[in-house]
Amino acid sequence: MKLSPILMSDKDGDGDSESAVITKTKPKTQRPPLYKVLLLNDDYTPMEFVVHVLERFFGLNHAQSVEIMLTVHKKGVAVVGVFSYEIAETKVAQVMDFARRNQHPLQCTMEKE
Ligand code: TYC
Repeated sequence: MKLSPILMSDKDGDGDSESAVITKTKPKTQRPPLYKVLLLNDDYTPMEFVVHVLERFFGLNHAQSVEIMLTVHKKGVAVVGVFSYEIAETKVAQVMDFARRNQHPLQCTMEKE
């Protein structure tokens, strides 16, 4: 019968010399990616129509809507809201459909934040 020697350093008798590695697994909370919905300027869509779109589809009050419309008018583009992919996609579709039905060239897009 073969007996394996037990070393003094092998305190738990498992064949190694007590080296512990602490691995801490941080629980990662996954947040869904967010998307900015952008409104683009053009030369033809009436200002009042854009204000109406912002009130109707983005739940903004009249003052906020005028402010954002003027930002787009002056700067060319503005973020009108930040949403999950599905909500952003729906907002863009609603605005594009409403603009088309009213024969305005208003453009609305989304981009990952
Ligand atoms: N530039 C347009 C005008 O002078 C107004 C406008 C504002 C159009 C915002 C589009 O997203 C827009 N009638």
